[in-house]
Amino acid sequence: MGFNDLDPSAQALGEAAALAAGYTPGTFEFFSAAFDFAITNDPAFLEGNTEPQVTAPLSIIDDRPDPTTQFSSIQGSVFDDFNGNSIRDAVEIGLAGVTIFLDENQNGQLDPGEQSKVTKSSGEYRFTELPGGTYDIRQITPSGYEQTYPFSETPTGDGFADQVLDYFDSGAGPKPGPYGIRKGEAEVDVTVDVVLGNDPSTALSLPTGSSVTVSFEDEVIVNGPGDDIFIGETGAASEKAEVYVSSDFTTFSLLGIADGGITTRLDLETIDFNEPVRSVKIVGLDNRGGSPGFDVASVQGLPDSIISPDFYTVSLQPGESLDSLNFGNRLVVDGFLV
Ligand SMILES: [Ca+2]
Ligand SMILES: [Ca+2]
Ligand SMILES: [Ca+2]
Ligand SMILES: [Ca+2]
Repeated sequence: MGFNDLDPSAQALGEAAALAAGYTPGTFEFFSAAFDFAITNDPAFLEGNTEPQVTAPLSIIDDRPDPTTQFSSIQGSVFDDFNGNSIRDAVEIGLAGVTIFLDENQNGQLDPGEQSKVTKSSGEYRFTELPGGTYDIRQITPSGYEQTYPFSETPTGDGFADQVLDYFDSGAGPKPGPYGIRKGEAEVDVTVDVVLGNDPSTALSLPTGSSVTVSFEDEVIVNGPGDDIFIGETGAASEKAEVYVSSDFTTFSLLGIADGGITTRLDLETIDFNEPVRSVKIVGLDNRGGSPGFDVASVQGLPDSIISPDFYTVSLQPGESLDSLNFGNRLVVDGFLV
C-alpha cells in the first residue's frame, strides 16, 4: 500500500510524520488501529503482521537495509501432502504454524541463535536480508505428521561424496600431504577433492594417522539391504584405513576397516547404525604401497542404500533470491498413516 492509497486524513498525517522524520519518499505498508498508527517497510515486522497493529502514536520505523549491501532471500511453503506422494497436488493446502530454520551448525536441530520462521496461514515462509553463503534449511516436523518431502526413496544424487569437510596430514608420509596417485603416477601432489565423485584414476594417500572427511549433499546413505558403503581404493597393497560414519557431522562412529587388498564394502547393520549417514571419515593405518598409505579414490553410498536428504543445502550468491524450497508432511495417527 502506498501513501496515495490511504484515506486522505491518514495520508496527511503519515506524510507529515514521514517528512518530519526526514523519511525518504517511497512505498510503505501502513498499519492503523483506532487513532494510533505506524508506517514501516521492515520485512521482519511485516512478515508476521498482516493485522492492523497498535503502536505508539506516529512512531516511524526505518530498518531498511544498508543499500550498499546486497541481501539474499530464501522462501518456500509447507504443504499437507494428504496422499503422501511427496508432490503438492492441486487440492493440497498449506500448513500454517510450522517452524522452518537455518541450521547453521548442521546438527539437524534448531539451536539458540539460529534464524527461524513460522509458516503463515498460506503455509509460506520467507527469510530475508541474508548475506550470501551456504545454508541448510530444515523444518521442525509438526506433531502428528511425518515429512514426505524433500525425502524420497528415489535419490537425487549418484551416491558419491560431494564435499571435503576436513583433511589432516599426520606427517607420517614420505613428503608433506596431500599427495597420492594420479593416472598411474604414485606419490605425486594431488588436491584433496580427488576423493570426490567417481574417478578411479586419482586417489589421495592417507599414511598412518592422516585423515579425510567427506560429506554427501544430494543423497544420504541409509542402512539398506546388504552392504551400504563402498570405499574405492586404487592399487592393492593391503593398505588399511578406519572408516567412521556420522549423521550430524559431530559424532563419528567406527564402522569398520577398509582394506585395499580384501574388501571395502561396509554394512551399517554391523554397528546397528540406523541414522542417515551424511559424512564419512577415513583414517589411514599404515604406510604401505608405492604411494604410502591407504589411497582413497572415492567414497560411495551403494545404490540400494541411498535416498534423498530431508533438508535443503543451498549456496546463495549476494542478492540472489531462491524460492520453492518446499516441505511436505502427511498426517499420521498413533504411528499409522491416515
Ligand atoms: Ca500429494
Ligand atoms: Ca542447529
Ligand atoms: Ca553425491
Ligand atoms: Ca546394510
